[in-house]
Amino acid sequence: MTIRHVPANTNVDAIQTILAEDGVVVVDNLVAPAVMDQVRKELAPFIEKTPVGSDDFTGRRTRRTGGLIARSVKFREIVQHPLVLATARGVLAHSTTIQLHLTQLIGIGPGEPAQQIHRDQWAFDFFPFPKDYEVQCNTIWAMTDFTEENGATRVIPKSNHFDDKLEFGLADTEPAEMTKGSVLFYTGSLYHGAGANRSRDTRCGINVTYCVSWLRQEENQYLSTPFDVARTLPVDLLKLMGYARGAYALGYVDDGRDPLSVLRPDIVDPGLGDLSEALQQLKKA
Ligand SMILES: O=C(O)CCC(=O)C(=O)O
Ligand SMILES: [Fe+2]
Repeated sequence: MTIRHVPANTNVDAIQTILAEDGVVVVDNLVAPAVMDQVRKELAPFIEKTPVGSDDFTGRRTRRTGGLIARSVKFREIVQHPLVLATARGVLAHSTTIQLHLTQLIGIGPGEPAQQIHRDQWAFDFFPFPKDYEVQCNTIWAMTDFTEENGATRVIPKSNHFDDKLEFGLADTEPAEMTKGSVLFYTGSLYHGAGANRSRDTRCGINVTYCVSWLRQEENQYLSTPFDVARTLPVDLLKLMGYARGAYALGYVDDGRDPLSVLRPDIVDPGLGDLSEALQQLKKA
């Protein structure tokens, strides 16, 4: 079994079909390498100050820098990339609304051993979601080339259909090698983990994940982006971040006020957090 790669002009339906079958797909060269360089440049002061992980799972030679919406203007294009949003919406179509789950630049330093193979949806306290019921659609953007040597993410294609709580060794996995500007899509149920970095340079990728809006976000978007920055962001991005009711009423404020109109009192009728409106506008553009 090998990881399927598709070109950047592949349509959403085809990507979704592969994700349903394999739980993983790489879209090659979705953005120019210069876009990744720009994001990395904007984040450099924050990366420098980020401590390494405190346990084996987060990686003792790995820096995980979050709060990317507040910290990088260019990243705001990445988190809202039309192909990614449309794919996430499609994979999670059984949920009334979806939301951003986390934004994290993962810099794996030389000498870091491989991460334990896991499912990202285990973050939800290991809740046993039904087989083939996805609650997350995830991406890792390559900010450097991803090679087997430098710690490309290791995945097990089709493991989205496996039983839960299984243990795997590296021999069961394969590396998602890809060029800078490419993006790895994988579902919340796919078994995967960061590879060992046996090179002399840091392997850099941005993990951006989306989930159904009835689950708690892993990265607290309300507190990661200061309110004075949030107030300047486009409404669609705010809704994606969670300034919207999930499903019918989740996340309302005091007497039933919508979180978006609390942040932005000028918005009187914010509607639900569904992205379909934003996606339709993108299609028209
Ligand atoms: O950085 C990677 O390649 C994957 C990291 C990962 O899977 C995680 O931290 O959950
Ligand atoms: Fe993971």
